[in-house]
Amino acid sequence: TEIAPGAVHVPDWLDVDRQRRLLEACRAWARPPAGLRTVRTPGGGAMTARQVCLGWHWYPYGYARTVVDGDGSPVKPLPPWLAALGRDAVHAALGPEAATTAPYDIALINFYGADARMGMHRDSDEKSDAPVVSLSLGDTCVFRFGNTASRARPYRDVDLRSGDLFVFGGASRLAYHGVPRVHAGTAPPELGLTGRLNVTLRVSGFRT
Ligand code: MD5
Ligand code: FE
Repeated sequence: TEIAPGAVHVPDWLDVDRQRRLLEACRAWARPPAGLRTVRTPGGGAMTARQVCLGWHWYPYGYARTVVDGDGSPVKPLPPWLAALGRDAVHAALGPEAATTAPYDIALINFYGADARMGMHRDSDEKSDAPVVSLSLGDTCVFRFGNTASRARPYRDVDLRSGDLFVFGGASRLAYHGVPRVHAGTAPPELGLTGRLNVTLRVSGFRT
């Protein structure tokens, strides 16, 4: 379903078996060193979703190769199978032409408890304009897809469920977006996850 130009929602893209395997990988990445951390914003606040990064470490608002705002460890590598999943996701959502970008080299994984939120923001710290790939696991959330001009209306609210794919390319790459709420207890029971997890795959456009 195209939500806006370049913004495509593919419900149920990952079957439960693939969801389970992705979840297991996320659990391993969340462990120290360079594991799950609370992201502190420059204004002194803390994000309610906790995060772990692969490939490049995101710190508000930039990228580094080490956990500059945490234990100082080198960021974990992004495995080739995950980069391939990013390319396959773009292919599925936007077609073969869109899937010819530079390799996906950043994963930002956000863990949302029942009370976690993500305020309206834009993702503009990457140098590449390649589409952002979003994979959801666990509890259903309300995803708010806005406009490129401001955090305010108009926006559209879309439920993202476990296994859903969302790809943000073209004119939607720099749209404001956020997660105003998570519906606790809605995860598929066979997954064994309390809360919500979102994997975003990005192309940095940085020199290595
Ligand atoms: C999430 N994560 O559900 C979302 C999914 C983040 C973040 O927002 O920055 O980690 S990715 C949503 C996204 C990415 C790039 C562009 C747009 C949405 N968009 O144009 O709406 O944890
Ligand atoms: Fe974002």
